[in-house]
Amino acid sequence: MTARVYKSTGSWYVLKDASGQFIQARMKGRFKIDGITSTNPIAVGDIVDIERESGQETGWVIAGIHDRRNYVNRVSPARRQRHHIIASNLDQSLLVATLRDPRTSMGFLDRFLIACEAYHVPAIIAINKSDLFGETEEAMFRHWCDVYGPVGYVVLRVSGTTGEGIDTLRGMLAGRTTLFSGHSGVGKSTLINQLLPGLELRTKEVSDWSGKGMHTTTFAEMFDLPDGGAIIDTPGVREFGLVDIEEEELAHYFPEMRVRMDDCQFNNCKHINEPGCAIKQAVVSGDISEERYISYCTILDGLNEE
Ligand SMILES: Nc1nc2c(ncn2[C@@H]2O[C@H](COP(=O)(O)OP(=O)(O)OP(=O)(O)O)[C@@H](O)[C@H]2O)c(=O)[nH]1
Ligand SMILES: [Mg+2]
Ligand SMILES: [Zn+2]
Repeated sequence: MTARVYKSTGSWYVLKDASGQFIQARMKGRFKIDGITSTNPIAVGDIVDIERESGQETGWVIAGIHDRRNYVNRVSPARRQRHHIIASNLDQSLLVATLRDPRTSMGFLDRFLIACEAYHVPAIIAINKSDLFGETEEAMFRHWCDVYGPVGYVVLRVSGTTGEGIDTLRGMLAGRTTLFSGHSGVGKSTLINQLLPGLELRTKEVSDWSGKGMHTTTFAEMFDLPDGGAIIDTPGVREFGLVDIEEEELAHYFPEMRVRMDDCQFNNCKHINEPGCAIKQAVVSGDISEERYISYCTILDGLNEE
């Protein structure tokens, strides 16, 4: 029998079986998956084969995992060279960002977008806590729309507190499996509670909110949407590791560079010092945002250390 993983704690799993029933399972004995070097062999979103625990009428074990259509990784904090799969078989990924309390940087957003491009998962940007916007945040919000809109990303303005933008967001999630990610404290769980009233996920009390360090959500978990599709809540991430990316590939993951790089004079152009570079020309003419280009240079510089 096959089932889909809804929650993984690392030692036991919540699955939904083919009849729509939720069941708990553990992993079969010394079960290892060929070729996968992740620290968590089974991730939320995986389709798995299950069987009865040997000699028992109750209790399920996971006996095999189906090929993943795609997945999203992060660097395992303890061992940087190992992958930690956050979730698999996704239709899209939503970055919940905030302009204050806490502030998400454009550099972080760019790394998230690159990871999505590399994993072939369409990305949406939702800027939460719009109820806290003052003049500075309003200007920053317009700037983010100006930078990311023309590249082709949707930038939503939402509030988990007032409900602003929730209907638009709900429309974008319908019928799809969407991963919610972002720093701790940006309001991922709060937004999911708005989208799925009655769920009551644990969120941080405003009074304990110190601005850093603490994670409220500790394990990724998937929730079905009433009209089809699902949302995956995840613990906050501090950074997105770009583990599998080669220097020569990086520009492909910037859509505005990808469409122009064929016009560079050299086909191995890294868009830094080469003559006849179409990318640098587009930065000068304002067709590529200077901030995105700086992100490209910074990330390119850091790739060797990933
Ligand atoms: N003012 C305001 N506060 C919000 C909004 N959304 C969430 N919050 C508050 O932000 C804090 C963090 O919200 P959570 O939903 O727990 O954040 P999270 O992203 O799930 O955090 P982790 O689970 O740690 O990754 C809570 O105190 C929320 O009440 C919003 O739109 N406006
Ligand atoms: Mg949370
Ligand atoms: Zn170039």
